[in-house]
Amino acid sequence: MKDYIDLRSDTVTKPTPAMRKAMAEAEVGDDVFGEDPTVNALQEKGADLLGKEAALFVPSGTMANQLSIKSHTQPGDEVIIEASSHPYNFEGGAGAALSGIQFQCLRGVRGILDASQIEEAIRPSDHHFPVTRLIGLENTHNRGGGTIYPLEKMTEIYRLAKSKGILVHLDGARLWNASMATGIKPREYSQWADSVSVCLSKGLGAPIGSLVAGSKIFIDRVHRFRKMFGGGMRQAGIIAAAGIYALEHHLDRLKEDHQNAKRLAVGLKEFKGVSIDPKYVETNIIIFDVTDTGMTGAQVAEVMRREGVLIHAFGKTQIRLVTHLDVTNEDIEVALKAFEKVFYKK
Ligand code: TLP
Repeated sequence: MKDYIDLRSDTVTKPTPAMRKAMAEAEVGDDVFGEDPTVNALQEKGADLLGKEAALFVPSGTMANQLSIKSHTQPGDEVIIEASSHPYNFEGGAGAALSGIQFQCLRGVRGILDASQIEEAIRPSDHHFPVTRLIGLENTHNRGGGTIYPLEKMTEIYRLAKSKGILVHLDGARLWNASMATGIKPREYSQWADSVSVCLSKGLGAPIGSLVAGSKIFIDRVHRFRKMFGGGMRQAGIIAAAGIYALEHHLDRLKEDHQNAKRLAVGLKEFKGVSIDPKYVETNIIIFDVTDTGMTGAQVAEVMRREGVLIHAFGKTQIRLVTHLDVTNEDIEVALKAFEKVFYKK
């Protein structure tokens, strides 16, 4: 296959030779018996980074979110979530199918909700209404454009939730990016959530894997449901080793991805009809609109593909670019040159 510059997602990163070596040399055991030392080490490391009592290794971010929803709720409960969030839009309707919950969606500003907005949406305790059981937050917010949840907003939302007896789950698939961009530690964010899911296979190079973290009691429930959902893995140390390697070697470099994303955004702003404000590119995700170029996103993506650059078009006129481990500074310049074949300079 041709060597494309792949800006469709940070999920496309491949394990580096050093990561593969760590995987090949990993000590393993049967993790369903709790006997895989590498999985256990990753879980301890994750719990520590996230400041929680326990963590569990699971195959994907989707499973991490869905196990959290399942473990926190009863069928018929309501989960308040942002309208463009991942669990509501991109997890195949699993919240309804697997946990029997309904979402109440609120529209945020680039994915970010306010405590006052949530307060209004919480159901009164009356038998007509579903029980508002859980609030779902996403940091960084994917469809919001990689937006960082301000710590103060998370704090306010958590305090509100606690005052009403409601739980908070944080989809932290890219919490590492938020943390590297702000200097705020992952655990300083996750202290404002009862549970948190993080991914090792987005931007960090690990081939598979996410962690769910929370209290011991919560993780016991998650463990049971992981078995029920078929997510119990055996000699999973081979992939957990990639996760440990990623956390030890690939976190700091996320800053480069953020610089590359900014550079792309600033370059894109030079084109006529491209609607983008680089100040909103806070991490590694860039979302822009091409309505005023007269082209659809799919048409732009097709020309770019012929130029050797893969991008992700969604809706009719929106495009998402994501920078990651396998995209260099030079690749960004090549991608911007390719955009010159599609758009006119201002
Ligand atoms: N996001 C993927 C796609 O599913 C859209 C991507 O390319 O960005 N939470 C967030 C915030 C995510 O962005 C994703 C993946 C997930 C959860 C799910 O993770 P996986 O793909 O491991 O199930």
